[in-house]
Amino acid sequence: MSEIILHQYPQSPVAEKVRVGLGIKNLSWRSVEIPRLPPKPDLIPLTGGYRRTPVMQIGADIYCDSQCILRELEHRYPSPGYYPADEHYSGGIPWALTRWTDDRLFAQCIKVVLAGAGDDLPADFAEDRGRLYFGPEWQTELKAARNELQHTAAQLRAQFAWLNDWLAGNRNYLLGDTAGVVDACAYHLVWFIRGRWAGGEKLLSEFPYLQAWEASVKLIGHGISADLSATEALAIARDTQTTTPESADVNDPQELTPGTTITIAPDIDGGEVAVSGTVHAVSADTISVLRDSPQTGQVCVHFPRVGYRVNVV
Ligand SMILES: N[C@@H](CCC(=O)N[C@@H](CS)C(=O)NCC(=O)O)C(=O)O
Repeated sequence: MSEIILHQYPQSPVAEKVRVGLGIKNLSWRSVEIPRLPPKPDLIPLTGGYRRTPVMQIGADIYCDSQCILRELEHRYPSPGYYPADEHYSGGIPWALTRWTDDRLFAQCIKVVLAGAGDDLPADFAEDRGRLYFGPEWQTELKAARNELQHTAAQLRAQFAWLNDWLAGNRNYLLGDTAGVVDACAYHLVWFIRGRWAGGEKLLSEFPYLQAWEASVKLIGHGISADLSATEALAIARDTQTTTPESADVNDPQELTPGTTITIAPDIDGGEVAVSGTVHAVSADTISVLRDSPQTGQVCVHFPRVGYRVNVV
């Protein structure tokens, strides 16, 4: 099997979520450091336009979004699993919980970090992240976020208190005695708030169970990584072929079938480019398209369904 390649940069909280996910399974992986701001000339040929961080590559299969990445890691490396052994949970509850951490709570953390940085943000970074996370009216939104920083911090406090209370039992991790996908998803927000907001340390200081859990997740580490150049990653895509079989799904509400040309983009307007390609595999959770570029040859690019809009061209 081809190696796991993560296209990422150290400061990215969502990359930290996936690094912890790799650590939970103690996997070996290669790290390609990508720029924090566009253009990302060595990433875009792989994804077809998706510019967010991180992206996982395994040969000529490209996984966009941490949701899709963690799901694929669970599929390829099922042991140790990301879901607790308790059969009542299986995969459903963990994934549903990650929509709370990754959608609402992540958005509030971003708000606090960007608003809390005030004028310290470099102008190009503020403009890029402002448009990405606050939409077309980002300047007005960012100003409003600065004015209501204390309100948003109170929102965060209440939700971190939920995590603290949740951890007050005898369990080491959120859904049991071993760490799983929900731990990785909650941890990256704590990591982000502590590391990137001046008020983070204080906010977290009242939560002893949360802090003990944070220390345990930190100890898990990131698996075993070694650097790889972007040029080598592109060559790997060019020299391999997708291992994803073509598949249809008769229950797909959008009636997407292999061979149809579609575009895919996040369903929140962050000013991002929609990726176009030919449907290769369809399921309730994932949509996979084939696309070509001179730098990569044919690649199969995978996206989650939840949080993404697919349009038939
Ligand atoms: N839903 C995406 C969110 C990814 C995301 O917003 N990542 C941030 C970095 S933590 C990002 O892409 N920032 C802009 C960039 O890196 O260009 C996921 O779960 O992977």
